[in-house]
Amino acid sequence: MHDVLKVNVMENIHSENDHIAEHVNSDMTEHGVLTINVMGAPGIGKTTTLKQIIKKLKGLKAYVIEGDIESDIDTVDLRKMGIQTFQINTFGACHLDAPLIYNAVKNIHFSDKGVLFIENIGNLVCPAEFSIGEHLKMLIVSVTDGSDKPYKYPLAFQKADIIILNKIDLMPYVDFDEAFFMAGVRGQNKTVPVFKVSGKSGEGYEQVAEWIEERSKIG
Ligand SMILES: Nc1nc2c(ncn2[C@@H]2O[C@H](COP(=O)(O)OP(=O)(O)O)[C@@H](O)[C@H]2O)c(=O)[nH]1
Ligand SMILES: [Mg+2]
Repeated sequence: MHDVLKVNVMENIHSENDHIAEHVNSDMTEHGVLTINVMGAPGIGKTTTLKQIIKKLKGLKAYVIEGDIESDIDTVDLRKMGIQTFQINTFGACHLDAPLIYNAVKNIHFSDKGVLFIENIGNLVCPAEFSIGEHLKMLIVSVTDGSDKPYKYPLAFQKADIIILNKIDLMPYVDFDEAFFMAGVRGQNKTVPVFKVSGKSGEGYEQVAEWIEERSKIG
């Protein structure tokens, strides 16, 4: 009979990932670049939100890393606005991890202090499980998702440092129970700020930009 060595693969993967994430985090702090991991389901308005926030950031340089399974559609779009944007394709993986970001930021010249937004793969589950070296996690949800998401996907809500509730222009057309949603959010996270916005009209993003500017005083 052979001895069987039990290895907790997930634990090993996470500790290796977290170790590299710490390097990314301290490098970005040294550059004076606040790094934000932007998470949310596909089509929720992640790219739209980045465009709206970046337009409203006063005197802060913005950098973007776009994470997608395939394509560079969002990167092309953001570059057209003059935003320094870099593409990562995972070709199947459902989240970005710290080694991917480590390799990406090594190749970016951060000429000025500012903010690096990393748009994670559209998914409400896996991205919440992996640190990528960010200073802050931004979770974007929308009134079109239904109000039960904090109850069904608790980890993303627990870990969020800021929650953006998007597409409020569509509120009259969907049955979004805001009180139920907020009770679910507070059940997971007592203190996280929740900003209501519309990516379509731009409403609400000034307060988000101000919040980020306040948090960007690092390094
Ligand atoms: N009505 C409305 N549409 C929005 C809003 N925000 C984003 N969209 C639309 O939703 C779709 C997906 O947005 P996108 O930013 O690409 O989502 P992502 O996949 O999370 O990056 C696009 O057609 C956007 O124009 C919003 O606040 N209101
Ligand atoms: Mg996008």
